[in-house]
Amino acid sequence: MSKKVALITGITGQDGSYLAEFLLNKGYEVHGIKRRTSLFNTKRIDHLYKDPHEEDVNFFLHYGDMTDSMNLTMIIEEVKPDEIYNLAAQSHVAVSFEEPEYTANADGIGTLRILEAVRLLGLTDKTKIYQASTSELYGLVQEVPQNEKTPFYPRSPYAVAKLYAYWITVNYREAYNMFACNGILFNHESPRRGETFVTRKITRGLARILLGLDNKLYLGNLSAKRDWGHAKDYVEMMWMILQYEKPEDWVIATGRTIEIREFVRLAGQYLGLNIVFEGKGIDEKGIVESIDEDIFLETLDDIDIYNKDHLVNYAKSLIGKDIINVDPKYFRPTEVDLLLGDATKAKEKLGWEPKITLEEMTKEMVENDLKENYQELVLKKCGFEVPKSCGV
Ligand code: NDP
Ligand code: GDR
Repeated sequence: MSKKVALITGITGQDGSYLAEFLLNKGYEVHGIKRRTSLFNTKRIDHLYKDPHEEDVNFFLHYGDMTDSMNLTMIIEEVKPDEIYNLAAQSHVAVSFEEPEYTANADGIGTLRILEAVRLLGLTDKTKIYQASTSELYGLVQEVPQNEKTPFYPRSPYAVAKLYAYWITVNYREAYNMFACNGILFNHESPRRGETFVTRKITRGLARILLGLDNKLYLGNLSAKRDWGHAKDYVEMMWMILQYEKPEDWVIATGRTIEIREFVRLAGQYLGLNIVFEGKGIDEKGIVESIDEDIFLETLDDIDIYNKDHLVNYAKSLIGKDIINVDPKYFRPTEVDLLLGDATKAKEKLGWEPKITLEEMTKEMVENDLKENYQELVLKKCGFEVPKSCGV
């Protein structure tokens, strides 16, 4: 039997990288679209790359952009995929307020470009399409928990662009009988999450504070609630959605929601940091109340760090300090206060259950960030200059 061929837009992103791994393990030939950038942007997928001159290469990259119809059409014509996973997007909600037009173009019209290319190339009977829809569509709370029937009320240029993408996917399914599906995925995170999304910002920020690389972490709205799952679990669902007998739309979520400040406390716990919150609004602070030396040592053991005593002593010096502060610059003009998903349909019809708990995921993220940032500490100790990133 010939190999199935998948095309992933957004392959260099968090989900694209996990999905590529998943499909390669299933024996697919995987093609991905990456953008031209002035520096390498393939860190998350470098381990999958094989020199194209070798034998048995199943992983191919193409330059492309969601804003370029001709380019997308040419790639789809060349690859003739059995499945397209449309994951590419300007995916940062806060940034979408600063780049609304580009976000609409890439996230909204970009989806139309994929659907139109498949239609114009006469591939509607061959190519199945997965559209990366989002819980941000629910926006202003209408009902909780949110399921496939909950009305949408988008609250950002990002969510409005994704609303267009959602409906154009439904419309092409109904108008042209295409196998096109929306996965309405709630937030999902991992050690590969972009550093400016709140979970990763927190795990990375706390790790850097404990290593003495930073003094404080500035956050925005601490009261928002999110239903957080693990990206690895969620990409499996993307595939299952396209294997279902007919094209439908699906909510994927864990059914548990917590506040941002709860996530801070949870991440702190694995670092042995007991963080308490005091004050209100922009004066709210997260203060280190105490250090649990044993827990911190256990985490350090798991990641093989050698000057542990020094790090534990430094951690003790943080007791009483406010390491979390609020900076209103991270507030959004319109916020999504509460997301809590009801994935009953996916559980019943696809037999799906998330495997990785929030606690396991948080621990994995914290350990990863301690390890990654520890390298910076070692370089500094050896006298090397490490420039501070202006991206976070
Ligand atoms: P990331 O931001 O990690 O990845 C986005 C990907 O899209 C990157 O590969 C990026 O390339 C690429 N991209 C951005 N703009 C363009 C463009 N104009 N042309 C081509 N490629 C582009 O997002 P995630 O992996 O977290 O999310 C994947 C998809 O799922 C997105 O569409 C997102 O909106 C959606 N989603 C995500 C959820 C989540 O919680 N993670 C929840 C629900 C939906 P580069 O690496 O060069 O920046
Ligand atoms: P979100 O994720 O907007 O839900 O979109 P993000 O992690 O950016 O924000 C979650 C919540 O945390 C609050 N917050 C902060 N957010 C960021 N980024 N930085 C901060 O300093 C900060 N402080 C508080 C936010 O206000 C918000 O309420 C993600 C993206 O992956 C989308 O692409 C995807 O569609 C949705 O999840 C589901």
